[in-house]
Amino acid sequence: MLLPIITYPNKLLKNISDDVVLFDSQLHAFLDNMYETMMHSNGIGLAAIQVAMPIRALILCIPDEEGNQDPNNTLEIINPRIVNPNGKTTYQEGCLSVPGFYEDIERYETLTLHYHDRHGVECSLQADELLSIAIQHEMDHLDGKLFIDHLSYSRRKKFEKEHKKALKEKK
Ligand code: QAP
Ligand code: CO
Repeated sequence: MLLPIITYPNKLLKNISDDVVLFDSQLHAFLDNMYETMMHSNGIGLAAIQVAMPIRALILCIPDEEGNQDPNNTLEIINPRIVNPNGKTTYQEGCLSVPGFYEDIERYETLTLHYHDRHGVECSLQADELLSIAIQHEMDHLDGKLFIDHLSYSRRKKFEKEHKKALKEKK
């Protein structure tokens, strides 16, 4: 089932999401719907709050060098915690909740992630490159933060201007 993606400036995106406590069939169905919604919108990552569900769950499907997304590479990440973030890297980020806008954002280069899978099993992974960036982008959503919240004052002004213009053109 496709879920509607909420977009900036919807205030729900500022919600701090709650830990998942029940790893039941309802959660599994919701994660399946998130996956369908992300793929339908050509996304590589989606946090639950982007479909108006304030729980600490996110999914990622990082493309390979050719840009292909293998469904078997999908990560379902619940109640995540970053340990040992290292280095700095910059990437031109976008977001399904801020369609059509992209900006360079600085993130940690590498990190270790502790999280739970859909069954509540404790997992951990080492991330670098795009996976590391995507994890940090999606985890920001769990704390009510968007990538545009990282912009300098002048870049943020540029965004607000472009956003207003895009709204007018949609009418
Ligand atoms: C987050 O972003 C991310 O504006 C996932 O028109 C971004 O899937 C992780 C998208 C950068 C790592 C690096 C955005 C699709 C998708 C748009 C996305 C759009 C259509 C964004
Ligand atoms: Co996003």
